[in-house]
Amino acid sequence: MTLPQPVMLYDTARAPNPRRVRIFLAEKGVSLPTTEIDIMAGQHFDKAYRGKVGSHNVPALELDDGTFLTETVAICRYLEAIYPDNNLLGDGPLEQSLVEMWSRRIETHLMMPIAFVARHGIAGMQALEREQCPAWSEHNVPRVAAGLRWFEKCLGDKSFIAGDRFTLADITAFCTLDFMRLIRTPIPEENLRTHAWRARCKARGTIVS
Ligand SMILES: N[C@@H](CCC(=O)N[C@@H](CS)C(=O)NCC(=O)O)C(=O)O
Repeated sequence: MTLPQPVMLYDTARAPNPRRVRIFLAEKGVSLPTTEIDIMAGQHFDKAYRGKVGSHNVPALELDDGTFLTETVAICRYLEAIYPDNNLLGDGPLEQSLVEMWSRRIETHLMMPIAFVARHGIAGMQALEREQCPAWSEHNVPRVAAGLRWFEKCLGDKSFIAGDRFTLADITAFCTLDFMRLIRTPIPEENLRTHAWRARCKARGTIVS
């Protein structure tokens, strides 16, 4: 069976979820035609984008049968099926579940609190979060700190967050931690495992911006 092929990736520079797909593709050694959507200018709210994609979020992947996929993990799952070399979503049911578990935990324990601090606390982010709630931003500051401690502990003696090899869960974590630049929060110096893990990821040469 021939699967519908990707024809266009709708992308946004500097945003963490589209970056997850860019790194996933770099790991696969695949380059796709790309359309840049300027979310700070509200292009994703345009009827033209929402109408065809069915969502106002980026990234989105257009297939040659007219299907549009959104949701980063759903897009990566399809890309993994089309480009199976260098498996990133797990080999077999147990590893697949572990990769998904860690990726989702990182989204909930770290990516969401970081996003809340940024979207409700930075004036410029009103372009995305029209009704900002500064108290919600402040409420999430200690959650980010707790998330960083949690990640350091979870790494333990593992080379990568889901086990002994690099997977989508590491991509999720890397993009999430880099996203902290927006809220001017560095990874604490004492989080030695996180720093060593980050260096291992960077050494792969696929961590595109
Ligand atoms: N759950 C979605 C989230 C996608 C998402 O939130 N993308 C951000 C960029 S990182 C976006 O589209 N922001 C526009 C907005 O919030 O208005 C995914 O995993 O792809």
